[in-house]
Amino acid sequence: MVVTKDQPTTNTYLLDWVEEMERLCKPDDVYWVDGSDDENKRLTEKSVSDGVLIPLNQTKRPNSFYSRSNPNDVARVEELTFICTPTKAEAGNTNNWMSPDEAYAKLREISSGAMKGRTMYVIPYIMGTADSPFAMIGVEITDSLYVVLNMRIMARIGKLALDRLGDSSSFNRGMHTVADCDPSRRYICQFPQDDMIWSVGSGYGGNALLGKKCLSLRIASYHGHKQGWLAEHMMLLEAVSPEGETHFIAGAFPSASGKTNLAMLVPPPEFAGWKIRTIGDDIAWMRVGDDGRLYAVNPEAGFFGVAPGTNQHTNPVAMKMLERDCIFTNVALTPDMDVWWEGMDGPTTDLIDWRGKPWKRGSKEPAAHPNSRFTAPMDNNPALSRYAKEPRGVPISAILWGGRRSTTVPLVLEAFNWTHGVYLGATAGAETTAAITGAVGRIRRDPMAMLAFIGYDAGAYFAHWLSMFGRMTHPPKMFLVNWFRKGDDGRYLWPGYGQNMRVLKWIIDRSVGRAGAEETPLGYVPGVADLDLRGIDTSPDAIEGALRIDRAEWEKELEAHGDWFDRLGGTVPDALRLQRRLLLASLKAVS
Ligand code: GTP
Ligand code: SPV
Ligand code: MN
Repeated sequence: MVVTKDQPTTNTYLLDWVEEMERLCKPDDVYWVDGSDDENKRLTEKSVSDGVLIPLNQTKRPNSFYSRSNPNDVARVEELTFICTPTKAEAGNTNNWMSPDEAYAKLREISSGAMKGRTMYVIPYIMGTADSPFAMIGVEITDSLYVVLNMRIMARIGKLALDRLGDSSSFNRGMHTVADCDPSRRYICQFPQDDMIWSVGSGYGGNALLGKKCLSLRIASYHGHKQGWLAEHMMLLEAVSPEGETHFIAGAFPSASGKTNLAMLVPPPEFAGWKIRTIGDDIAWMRVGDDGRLYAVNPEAGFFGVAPGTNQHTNPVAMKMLERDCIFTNVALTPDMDVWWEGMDGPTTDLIDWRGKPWKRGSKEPAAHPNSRFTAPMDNNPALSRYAKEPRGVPISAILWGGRRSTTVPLVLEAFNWTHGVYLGATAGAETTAAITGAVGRIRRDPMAMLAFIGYDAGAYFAHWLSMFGRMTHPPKMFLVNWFRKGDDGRYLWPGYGQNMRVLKWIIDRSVGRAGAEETPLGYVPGVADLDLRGIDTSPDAIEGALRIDRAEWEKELEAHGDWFDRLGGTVPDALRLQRRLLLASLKAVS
């Protein structure tokens, strides 16, 4: 047993905690990740010899690797995710709660001796750029080399984080062990008051890459509430018009509902001269700037995106980005060691599926897991915005709330004002996807796409959103959007993807007071003449069906919002409850 203890820091808060975890987990050795290229090469080689990563065809996909997770560990597990605050009320009605004492006891018990025979990796990291005043520092301890290599793509890791931390005690402690990957001993716990995350029993995605959902959303939203800013599950894009006018748009869509695709949109030919560039695809931290506008940064350094459905037509930018330097998890393999997934272009032959079994075309089971993912460095994105690393972020013109809704929700609906906009976000519903374990396709309320990520009480979160209005002189406009409405034949009414540019243009024009709209009792909608539909290959009936507001459907929807507020309890702000009654009364008055 070789014990490597060349500690690269003198920070006693950090050293003490690492030592405590080492005593608890009993690894064979401890390795401090420095983030260098040299180290990456060594750790990648080790991961290949350990069988953690499989090299892909290096001619077709240089420096790219493949990984299969345990089949019982393929998505975030919301039922096993806990907010551990002294009182249950602090966690609110949308979170699972455990008392810190109980949680720490359970986690210690599961972690005890869990790293015997393994290496304990210590990953210092920064969420945000190293020069950003808003950056947050975390340290993740993990026994997973897969986590180290993914964190390297998703965050800024190693020496630069320790340099920025210095001797400060102010960093997030993230303890992670895959342990025996047993679903009955799997817990993802956040301790906001202790700035602590402890995750056991899973090696996948948001359960294990602790800088992502655990720190940058659950813990960060708790800090944001205390400090007057917002941590949101949002993509961020830059839109430049042919005239050179630039707008930044933020969009909250639930998991696997279109953020990555929207952030990488390629406009249709009729929109020649328009450029959409990516700032972020999953997380936005938003603060009011000195000029009274809302500024957003993307704290991540890479994209952990859904693979299925990605192809040259839907997302050519991602296809280019995935040509090298990526890790693919739970996709399928071709005979020449390239990757494949459902919805990818090109012929499928005999594949090896995500479980490692032979797969033939026509098989009932998908070859790639529906939540299979790529991990890609941000700098590989050919459409990366030059503002993606702006330390103070970019000023937002519009906020979109989206989600998968087969019925009811029109293609786009503009809020009358801030309160109404917050209402539309707070009541947004969505059909569930494979990004979380459990039934797929069920409607659930997913406020601001943050249901699983609000680190405190949801009613207090809504009140916080309402209060942000008072801090701004130029608040962004808010819009509800839905690319997923279906016709009676079960097919999507709106073509989506690049065609969403038509909706974005209307949104941009509305945000500067240029485009026309029709007022309805529920908000402003574009008339068919207000949308730029030149050259669209979709029938007028389908477009009309996508835009339509059905009074009967909306009466039911608003009733469901009432049930939702009742479920959340007494902390839901009055302004939102009254907004609901006003919308319902207005709707009934004109029926
Ligand atoms: P997370 O990474 O889980 O947070 O997901 P995301 O919100 O970034 O979703 P993503 O863009 O990866 O899209 C998820 C799935 O929705 C993919 O299979 C896409 O092909 C599909 N999708 C994205 N945009 C559209 C659209 O405009 N229309 C339709 N019909 N499908 C879409
Ligand atoms: C999501 O589920 O919203 C994701 C993937 O972005 S994960 O990192 O697993 O949270
Ligand atoms: Mn996400």
